[in-house]
Amino acid sequence: MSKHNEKPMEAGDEEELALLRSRFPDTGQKLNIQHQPNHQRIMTSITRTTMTGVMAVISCTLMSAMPAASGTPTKPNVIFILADDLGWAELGCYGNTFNETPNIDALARQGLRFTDAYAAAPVCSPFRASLMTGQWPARVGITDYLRANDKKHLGTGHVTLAKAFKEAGYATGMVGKWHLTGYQNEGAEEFPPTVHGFDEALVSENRGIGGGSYFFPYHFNREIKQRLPGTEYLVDRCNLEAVEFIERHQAQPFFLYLSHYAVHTRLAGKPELLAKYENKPNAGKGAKARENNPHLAAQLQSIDEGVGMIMKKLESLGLMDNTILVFTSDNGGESNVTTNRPLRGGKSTLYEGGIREPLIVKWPGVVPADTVSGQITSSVDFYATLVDAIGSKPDPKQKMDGVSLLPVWRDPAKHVAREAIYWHYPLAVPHFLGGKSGGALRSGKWKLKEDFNTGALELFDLEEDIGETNDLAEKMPAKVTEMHSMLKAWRAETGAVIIKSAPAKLKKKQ
Ligand SMILES: [Ca+2]
Repeated sequence: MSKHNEKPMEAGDEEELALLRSRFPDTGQKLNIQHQPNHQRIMTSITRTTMTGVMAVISCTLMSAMPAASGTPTKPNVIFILADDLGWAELGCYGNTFNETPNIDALARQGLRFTDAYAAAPVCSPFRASLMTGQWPARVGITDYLRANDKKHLGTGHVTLAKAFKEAGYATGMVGKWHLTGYQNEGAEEFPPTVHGFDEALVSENRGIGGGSYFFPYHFNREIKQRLPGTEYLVDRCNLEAVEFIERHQAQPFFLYLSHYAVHTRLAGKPELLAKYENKPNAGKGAKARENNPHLAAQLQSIDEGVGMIMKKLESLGLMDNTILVFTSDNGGESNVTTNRPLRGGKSTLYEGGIREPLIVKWPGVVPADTVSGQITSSVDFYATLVDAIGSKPDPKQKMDGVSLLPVWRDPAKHVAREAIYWHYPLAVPHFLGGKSGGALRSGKWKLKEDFNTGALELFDLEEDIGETNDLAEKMPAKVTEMHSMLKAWRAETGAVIIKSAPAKLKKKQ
């Protein structure tokens, strides 16, 4: 029996490809990634200079991006691709066998994949605050997702990551979800990406985001005009804007933050992709399937296609070898529409399913291809690492909680030593997905998790027990005391305040 429900991606969606080809003529070209020979994989800045000089002969585009007199290479472009609510176990390169992510998997083959990367929070806004500031959400003062009318917002006193790139001479742009402010349309003062160092903010929201809005018109921004033919799909639109940003800024170093709204609930895949996944063996039923969710798979494929479009665009413009690509997510998958198995829990919880994230970095010639790192890293590290990667230093005014992982990027066999990474997630009301007011830290293989309401402390050995099924707190009281002291000291240093929750009664959407 051979029902061809599992068509190869390239052959599957002729309409989609035809549309993309009409908008991006170069997408018809074969993606032709050259693997770097071993001796070129770990390159000093001197050898990079030489390489770039050679490449400039090949590419007029790249030559135009070279400083005329010095012959030194331009600073690398940085493209940071963020999925929303995408769990650790959803990608093919992280072991998923239902979803199809060939382009993201290719990123992993051509770059470095982290197994122990974490979001600094189990929900949206605090992750985004950590990314933009390099600081723990507790220090920034954003520890829960911001409501549409929230008075709280990312303070303009920060030298954000975008500002750091601007100071280094980069064109800066973001596409998609910001979620670090309340909205004027909802009665709050509004602090959009453009006041935080982004030259351009495209398809960003100016109203509350929750509830999903994936087909035009978009309820989170009713002023956005449709650009794609047919029923415009939000993920495709974000991909389009990202590729066009790259085209516009090909002649100068750029920082592009592509922040997808997907795969946040309510899940809604494009009909043609949805049909493909609904017909796969073992497909879950509907948008609330807790396993093999066809809507989630369809949305993820749209994100993955965007990664492919970006790689092809970089290749055709001759920019691939001088561009850093990062792919990650802001918190774990929602347990009511997917499973984060083998991890426990999901979004809103401080179990691994809520905070451990996929993270892939590709940088030809610098980050060795097809490598994996067990380095423990939190989203607070992106700022220090990326600024280091472009040869800058963080502004002394911007305190860095994160550390640069550039040594690990260059040599994944290395480890950057750190005492621990921390979480502070105080909730006045439990999260509607089940998250409780609490804190946690991970130090080496050990993780301690504290429930602020009950005072309960759980201890897990993540090397032996990634699923957090075996609480060792009673067996190892000394370890518990040691780690709890570290957590308390960290709270005192960051000004983190414990909040106990009132009984759950409010049901607010994120
Ligand atoms: Ca999120």
